[in-house]
Amino acid sequence: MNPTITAFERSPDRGKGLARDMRVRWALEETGQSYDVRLVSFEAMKQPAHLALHPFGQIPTYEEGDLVLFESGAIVLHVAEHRAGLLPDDANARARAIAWMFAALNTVEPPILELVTAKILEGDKPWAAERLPLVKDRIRNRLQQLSDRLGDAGWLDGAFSAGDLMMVHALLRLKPSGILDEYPNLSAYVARGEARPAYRRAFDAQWTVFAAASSAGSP
Ligand code: GTB
Repeated sequence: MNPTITAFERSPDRGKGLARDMRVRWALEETGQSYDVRLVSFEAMKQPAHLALHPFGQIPTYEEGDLVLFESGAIVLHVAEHRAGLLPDDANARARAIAWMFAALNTVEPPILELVTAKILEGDKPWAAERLPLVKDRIRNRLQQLSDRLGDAGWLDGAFSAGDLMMVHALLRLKPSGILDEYPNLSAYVARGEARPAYRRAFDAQWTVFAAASSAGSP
């Protein structure tokens, strides 16, 4: 039986593949696992039926038989541990790939999300203009370190892994800011991720949802 994931009925990213169901879709595509999607509205996410799956009333969730998971990192790790294609067989290499997943979520993504907060939620505050350069500097600091480590390698640690999947998706959020372009090897790294057939299939699937919602004229 296919696992079922949840995704936005109408994503606020307008089909750019930035919502976190994209990570789960991409992981499932990389491992050749077909899946079903249940679309949820913002209102439905806060109702008891969805809160029973996700304590914070968010997407994505993952249901497979008796198992219910939330948190995109935990879901991708579960998929990677149960299907071939996202984690190396060698135990040490596997542990390092998982470390890169945590690095993406806990070390690289937080300053990137701070930029989203600074621009969207705090953009109209009197101190916003003063804070923005500080936030951007924190991102540049992390990106420089990541860029130094990646060097001219294709992926972070040998073959493409779940660590790269999470890192590429976290970095994608930076694209509109132009900051990623300051690090040509990281831009190329992200482009390599986006060029993977599994990424394309996942992207097209979430785009189709957005396009259908738009043509149906839902709010
Ligand atoms: N830590 C959780 C995880 O990784 O799964 C975070 C999940 C999360 O933030 N979910 C968001 C959500 O459900 C959607 S993905 N939000 C609804 C709510 O909290 O009420 C985050 C997201 C939202 C919008 C854009 N965008 O517009 O570009 C990108 C990413």
